[in-house]
Formats: sequence, structure tokens, C-alpha cells
Amino acid sequence: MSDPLVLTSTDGAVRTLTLNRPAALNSFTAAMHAELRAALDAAADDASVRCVVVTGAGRGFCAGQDLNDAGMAGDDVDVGEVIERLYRPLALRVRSMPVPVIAAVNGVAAGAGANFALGCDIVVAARSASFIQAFSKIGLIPDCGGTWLLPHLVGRARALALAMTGDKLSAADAQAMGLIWQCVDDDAFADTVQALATKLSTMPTRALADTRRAIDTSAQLSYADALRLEADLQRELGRAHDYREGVAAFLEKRKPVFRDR
Ligand code: T3D
Repeated sequence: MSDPLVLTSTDGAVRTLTLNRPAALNSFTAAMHAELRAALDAAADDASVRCVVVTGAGRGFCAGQDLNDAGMAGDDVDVGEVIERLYRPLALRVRSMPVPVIAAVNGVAAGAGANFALGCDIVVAARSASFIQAFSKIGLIPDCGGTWLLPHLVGRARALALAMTGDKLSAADAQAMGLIWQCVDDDAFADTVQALATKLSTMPTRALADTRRAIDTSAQLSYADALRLEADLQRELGRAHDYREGVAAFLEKRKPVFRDR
């Protein structure tokens, strides 16, 4: 039997999904897409999971589309169909997860691999990692959400320069320009990711997912409408267990035990 293309491990309430095609820098094949989607769906459906970490096996995070994968590159391929069938659902799945999703970028993240990472909630990268909008080098535009994510994260000027040049961006520079949350020395990377994932997994999961929803939705709203959405979400959260537990724990000077999801 062949190795799984996505390795799954669980530590407490943290589910780690490891892209596992290291010889090709974990580039996406149709088969890896299917396993990744199934693994994300399984994590979403498992009430014991309260944080997901995605990372890569070996020296890379993900080199984007596998340019050798049969049926996904070549003369008669409909790239738009590939994007609709595989990358759009993947990007939307990440954004609709009921738990926070951390991209632990252990090495190079190129093309759709970079934008898959940037679409996660919090991106932590090892100092030796890098980000490459490789699309322009092969005659494409950024996909997997790149045309939306890049300007929202770093503004139009930097988005266009990153996308047009396809130049490699170090993890340190990615942090400095606000493209990612954190660049961490390689020898502290695993511990930093684990500590962050464990922390998030003990927090009020439903409120974290609604935080993502409110922030993502606000991009399309007026200020007044964003305030209204905040009220709507806060109304629901205010009726839920975790709010009562959070306030009670504060008043009783104890650690809260959150359970909503
Ligand atoms: O259907 C569609 O095409 C639509 C979807 C588009 C979405 C996209 O993601 S388009 C962008 C696709 N990705 C790329 O263009 C990146 C291609 N890779 C690279 O430019 C370089 O590999 C990196 C800059 C990422 C890393 O360079 P380096 O020098 O560290 O490693 P390497 O030697 O180039 O790669 C190591 C191996 O991985 C090598 O295999 P080998 O020679 O040892 O057998 C290389 O061929 C393989 N590899 C890396 N990226 C890909 C890949 N194989 C297939 N597809 C890849 N994308």
C-alpha cells in the first residue's frame, strides 16, 4: 500500500495534518487534494478537535500544483476547471472550519501552496521557510485566494510586486510586511507551533470561528453593517455556554473550561 498523502495525528484537542509528498515538496496532486479535503472534513466533524495545524513533511511546506500530475497540466487541461474543482473548495473549506487553523510553514511555500497557507487563520513560519508567488513564472495569476489575500494582507503595492515578480520572500520579510503572523527560529519552530495550537485549543472555539467570520465578512461591509454583524454574532455567543463559563471563571478566579464549538 502507498503512503498516505496527508498524515493525521492528534495530540489532545489539536489535530495535525501533514502534507506528505516530500520528494516533490508536497506539491498538490488530485489525490492529495482529496485526502486533504477528507482530513479537514473529518477534523471539522470531530467534536474533540479544537484546533487544526497544517504543515509539510520534509524540507518543504507545499510547492503548489504538481506540474507533473496527470490530468492537471498539459495541452488540453482546463485550468479554470481544476481551480473550480480543487482549489476553490479547499480555500473555502479552510475558511469555514469550526476551529482555528494554523499553517505551520516549515519550508518553501510556493504557488497555491503559499496561498493555501496564507488562507489559514494564523501563519507561523520557520526562519528558513520562504513564500513564492510562483504563478507569474508559468504564465498564470495567483490562485487559491491569492488575488484576494495578498492585497488584504499587505496592500496593493506589495501584492502586485510579489505576484508579478514571483520573487522568493523570506519568512522574516513576510512577517515584517504583515503577510504572516510570526517567523520563528528553526530550532524553536515545533515548540512554538505546539504551544500556540495548545493555547488555541483551550480557548472558546466557537467565538474564535465567529471572530474569523466577522473579520472576513467585514471586508464586504460598511462600518455600520459591520457593527450590526458584531451585534448579531455577540447576541448568539452571549447565549452560549462559553460566555457564561468565561465570566463565571473570571469572577471565581479559576481557569475556564470551554466546550462550545
Ligand atoms: O492545473 C494547474 O496548473 C492550476 C493550478 C495552479 C496552482 C499553482 O500552484 S501554479 C504554481 C505551481 N508551482 C510552481 O510553479 C513551483 C515550482 N517549484 C519551484 O519553483 C521550486 O521547486 C521551488 C522554488 C518551490 C523550490 O526550489 P528548490 O530548488 O528548493 O527545489 P527543487 O529542486 O526545485 O524541487 C525539489 C523536487 O521537487 C524536484 O524534484 P526532483 O528533481 O528532485 O525529482 C522538483 O521537480 C520537485 N517539485 C518542486 N515543485 C514542484 C515539483 N514537482 C512538481 N510540481 C511542482 N510544483
